[in-house]
Amino acid sequence: MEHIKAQPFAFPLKRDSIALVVIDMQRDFAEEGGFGASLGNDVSRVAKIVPDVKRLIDGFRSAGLPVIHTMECHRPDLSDLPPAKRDRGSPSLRIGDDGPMGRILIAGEPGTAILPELAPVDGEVVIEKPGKGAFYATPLGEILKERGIGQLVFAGVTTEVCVQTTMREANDRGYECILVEEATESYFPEFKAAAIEMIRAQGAIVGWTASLDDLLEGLHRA
Ligand code: TIU
Repeated sequence: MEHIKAQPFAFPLKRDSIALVVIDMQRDFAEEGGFGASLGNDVSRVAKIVPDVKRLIDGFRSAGLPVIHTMECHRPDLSDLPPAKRDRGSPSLRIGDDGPMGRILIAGEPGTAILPELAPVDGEVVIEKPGKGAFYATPLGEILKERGIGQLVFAGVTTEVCVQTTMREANDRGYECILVEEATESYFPEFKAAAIEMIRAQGAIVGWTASLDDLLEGLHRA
């Protein structure tokens, strides 16, 4: 078996059962006028990782391995948006409100789309999720089971919110998880660093972490 150089120790790569999950690389989190900016965040931090996320996606595509995309979004009638989520953030621009890129975080609106550089291609699974975790209220678990996937490589935003939540959900469901450090970002550098430490602490309590080069090199060898 091939191993990927990772922390806290090498990741045992099972080529036949691995998939990439790219979390929420949407305009709403990376561009001015979207949800991330409405919460008062510096969204340029997210825009900066796009080339590294693209390299990772390209590595999976050229190896013929599955790429799964998630999008955080809600139904236009907001029936899947609990008040506990809607009432957070700036009262001037909440989820469902009209913003410069359409209604904030609503399925089908321009601002909710995945960034064009990272857009899914034909045949790739796209999961629309109303929560932070990608398993909650989505068909992701069944799709992974049908395809015999047992290992998940993670990228996307934000590290300590939707990425970490999904990794914890995946870990509880029995998946081996590895996070690619340059392909994830937070609006708070200290939270990214802390999330990475938390994930791999205590002997990979949630999962492994690896550099982009080491991940791609391991995939290439396998
Ligand atoms: N605000 C924040 O850091 N994240 C989110 O609201 N969603 C995701 O992480 N996708």
